Amino acid sequence: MRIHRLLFVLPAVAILAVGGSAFASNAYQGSDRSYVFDTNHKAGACDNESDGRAVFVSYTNGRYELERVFDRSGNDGVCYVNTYQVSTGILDHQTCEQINNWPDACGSVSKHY
Ligand SMILES: [Ca+2]
Repeated sequence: MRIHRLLFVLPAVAILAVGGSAFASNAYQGSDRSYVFDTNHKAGACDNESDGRAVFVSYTNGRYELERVFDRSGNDGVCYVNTYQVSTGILDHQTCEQINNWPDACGSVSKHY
């Protein structure tokens, strides 16, 4: 019984530690990047491609609602982040770019749980 409990707890701790790292929180779509910070309470989007497509971070808050933060200023070195703290925390996030008359292109989901 004691061994089972240890096996369950250790992976959970390891995942939390990775989620808390600034580098591990990066998610990419090509060169475009999104990230979470402030202990998973804020998210940011960075447009790093000069292709005229807006970039956004799509994340799931603690109420399982999808929210977005856009970088519409192009590949200018400026990233955009939440102006508020997501009080329920951010469960996962991914980087997406908007393509005219086409579905958004999104990278893989980075999970924080
Ligand atoms: Ca920009």
